[in-house]
Amino acid sequence: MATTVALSSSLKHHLALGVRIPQSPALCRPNGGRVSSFRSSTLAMATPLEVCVKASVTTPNKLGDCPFCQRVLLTMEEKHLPYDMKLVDLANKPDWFLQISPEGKVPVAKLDEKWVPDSDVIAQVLEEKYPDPPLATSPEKASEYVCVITDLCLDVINCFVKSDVLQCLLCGSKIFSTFIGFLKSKDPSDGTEQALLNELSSFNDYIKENGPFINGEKVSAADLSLAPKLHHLEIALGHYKKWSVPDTLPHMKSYMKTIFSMESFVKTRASPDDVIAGWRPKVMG
Ligand SMILES: N[C@@H](CCC(=O)N[C@@H](CS)C(=O)NCC(=O)O)C(=O)O
Repeated sequence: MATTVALSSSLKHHLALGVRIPQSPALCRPNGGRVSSFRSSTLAMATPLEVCVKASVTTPNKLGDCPFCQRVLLTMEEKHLPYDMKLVDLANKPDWFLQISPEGKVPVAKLDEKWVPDSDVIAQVLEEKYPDPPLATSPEKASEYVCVITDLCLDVINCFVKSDVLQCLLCGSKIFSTFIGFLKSKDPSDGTEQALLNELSSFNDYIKENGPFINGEKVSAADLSLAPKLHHLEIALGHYKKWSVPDTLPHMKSYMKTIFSMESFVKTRASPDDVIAGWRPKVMG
């Protein structure tokens, strides 16, 4: 598995050395947009971190269905960092947001007075700036499994709502991309369901041996990246395909149950209506 090895070492490098933060856009003080306040119970810092996230398309003043945004919020929650969410209507992006995020993407977080895009970068910076509690996945685990599910894959898939890329180019496993393939499929015999089942089965076996979380006993950044996508998988396939993870994958199911019931997850998850609405254009083609 040359690709996996290469990717794992790249991830180890990523985890060990941190990331090169892209040139931040010009500092900008947004004066528009709705601001919704979420504060974690333990205040580890005085000033809440500002973070731009996708707004709900179904309910005013609510968080929307972007899994990358949820990943960032989960990271802040697990690190007990207070934050202020700026809800951005992605269908009608305000000027202040486009100044902060020229690509027009969420999440974007203000860290050290700079607006930083990309959930992967934000999570890494948060890990460096606020190392306690640590969320980094151990290199051993990274080399075993993390390569198949983290943002190294997701970066390639990029925004799954818009992108047509269904194949992760970086590694062999494809939970997220096979989910999208099955979701979009119109032909029940095209093998997309089986492809997804194969990926879920690998994860099931991994968690059986290493769980309850990817890193073992404690939740880590890899779980916080994967969980929002599994939430989408559960809701979208349940709604559009009347499909659910089979009982033959009990460790997969218990992993989802465990992570979906975490306080931080419940607090930051997208509503089923938003997830369903978000996937509709993909499903309808
Ligand atoms: N790789 C980025 C992906 C971010 C992304 O694609 N976000 C989507 C929402 S899920 C977005 O902002 N899309 C812009 C749009 O829909 O106009 C990350 O991890 O933050």
